Amino acid sequence: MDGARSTTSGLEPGRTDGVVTGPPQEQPAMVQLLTEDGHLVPDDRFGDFAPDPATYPGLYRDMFLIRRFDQESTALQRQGQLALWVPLTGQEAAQIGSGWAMQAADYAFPTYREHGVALTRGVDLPNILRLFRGTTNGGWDPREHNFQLYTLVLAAQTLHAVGYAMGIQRDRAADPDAVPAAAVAYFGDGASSEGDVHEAMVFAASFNAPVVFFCQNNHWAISVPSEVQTRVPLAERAAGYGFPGVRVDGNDILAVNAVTAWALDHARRGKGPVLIEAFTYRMSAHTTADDPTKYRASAEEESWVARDPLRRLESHLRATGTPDSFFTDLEGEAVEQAARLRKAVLAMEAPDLSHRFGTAYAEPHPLVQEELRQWRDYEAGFAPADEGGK
Ligand SMILES: Cc1ncc(C[n+]2csc(CCOP(=O)(O)OP(=O)(O)O)c2C)c(N)n1
Repeated sequence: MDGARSTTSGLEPGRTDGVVTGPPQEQPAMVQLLTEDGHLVPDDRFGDFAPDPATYPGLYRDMFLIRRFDQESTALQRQGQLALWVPLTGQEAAQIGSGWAMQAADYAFPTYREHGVALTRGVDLPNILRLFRGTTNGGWDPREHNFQLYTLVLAAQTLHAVGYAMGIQRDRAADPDAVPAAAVAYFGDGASSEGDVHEAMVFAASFNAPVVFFCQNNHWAISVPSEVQTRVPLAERAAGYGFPGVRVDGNDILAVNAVTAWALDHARRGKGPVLIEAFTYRMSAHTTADDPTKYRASAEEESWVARDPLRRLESHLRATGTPDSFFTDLEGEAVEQAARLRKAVLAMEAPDLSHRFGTAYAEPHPLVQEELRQWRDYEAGFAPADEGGK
């Protein structure tokens, strides 16, 4: 295998002409507790927050089930049952590890890719697909799970998280017996370039708000590589705002869990915000509407296969005596989960797209009315000829 694909643009894959100049970034050390081949490594700073080994099978189970959910959802989209799907494969450790660190009173503000976090917050997985089938704008009650609805407007949720965290602060000032809690704002390396993130961090710092900024640096914002978004490692930006920033190996679930637990503890104790950069990789497409072979090299993708978050915890579990039956039972559970998911999606009502036109503006708008007319004509084209179809 030659390891590199040609691109339609003729540019070197992963580069936008003229944007990246100068020497490559110097990469800071990442927090790691589990090596790529599954060995534990000690860490003085975050070791005290490391998860109990008794939880490792549960952490692995959630990563395994959410990857299978991702695969099944991709298949459902390909079969025309979902309008779009946003894969998370490769980011299971970042999401399950951080989700497990949260307590019931904490509140997560996701993007559109946080299916793993949704699982840890108790969202019934088929409900996530309601949004992607177009049957609803939500899918769950955020207050029931302390898990906000998916936000597709990049970075908007970072401001919501800070506002919520400031609310926690005020509630606790009014009632010292209130349960300590923090907000977690999820966002990507691409979203880190949005002004909203800057405003969110300024406010969080100024008010010492109990919020953890959890950036999944999955290396790509659709076709834009992360080195174009930033000339310094993202975690180092926190210093400019005056709060701690930590880069963690985002494919090491033990390290992600420990660093997030530490950051949440820091925030809940009133010590202010933390930025976590989970250094990970989007192993699949940006969405089912994207083709990553157009902009990135296959050698790069292959280099991340060796760092697969599931594989390294599996190696550790097998090496420490976890029986084969654990893995075969999990396989059975995943098959059952897939069947349940498929059944639930096929039973969901068909989306009423005309509703979309009626909710764009509070009052009817001539442009939207014209688009509605065009859409109805288009739909009529599919009707049988004896019912007026063309
Ligand atoms: C405000 C805004 N601008 C642009 C977009 C279009 N858009 C959707 S996803 C995306 C890339 C986001 O990349 P990143 O933040 O790294 O997250 P990832 O999708 O890789 O998880 C863009 C530009 C959008 N949804 N919202």
